[in-house]
Amino acid sequence: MKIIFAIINNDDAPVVANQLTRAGLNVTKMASTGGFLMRGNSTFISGVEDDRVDEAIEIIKKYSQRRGQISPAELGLAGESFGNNQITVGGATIFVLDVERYERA
Ligand code: 2BA
Repeated sequence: MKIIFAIINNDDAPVVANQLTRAGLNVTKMASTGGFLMRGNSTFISGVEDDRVDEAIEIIKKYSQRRGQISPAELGLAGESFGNNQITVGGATIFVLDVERYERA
């Protein structure tokens, strides 16, 4: 078994949760905040059997494709600190870890 951590834009979180659940995958959504933008995002925790990891990741990717562009200035970040490049937001950051033990009591 693996555990998937997926950090997802709040705009995409409802549909990702819905689609994972519809596929029969268990998921927990936690409110989280990105350290760079300090904006709310959602962190999903999903324990899945090894043979369903790719399926879960495909669902997360499919429904997390929004990629907006915002400038540091719009965020109130100092341009000289971060450059004046656009910052890409949206999409998903996914980690997959081995599960040593899983129990439901
Ligand atoms: P944030 O840390 O708020 O980052 C939001 C977006 O800002 C990032 O999108 C990236 O495009 C940009 N960004 C982050 N750090 C930057 C920097 N030092 N300089 C310039 N631009 C920077 P994503 O990469 O898609 O990340 C979205 C969210 O996923 C992050 O929100 C954070 O909550 C999480 N995340 C990303 N990578 C992570 C990692 N390696 N470990 C833990 N959480 C991560």
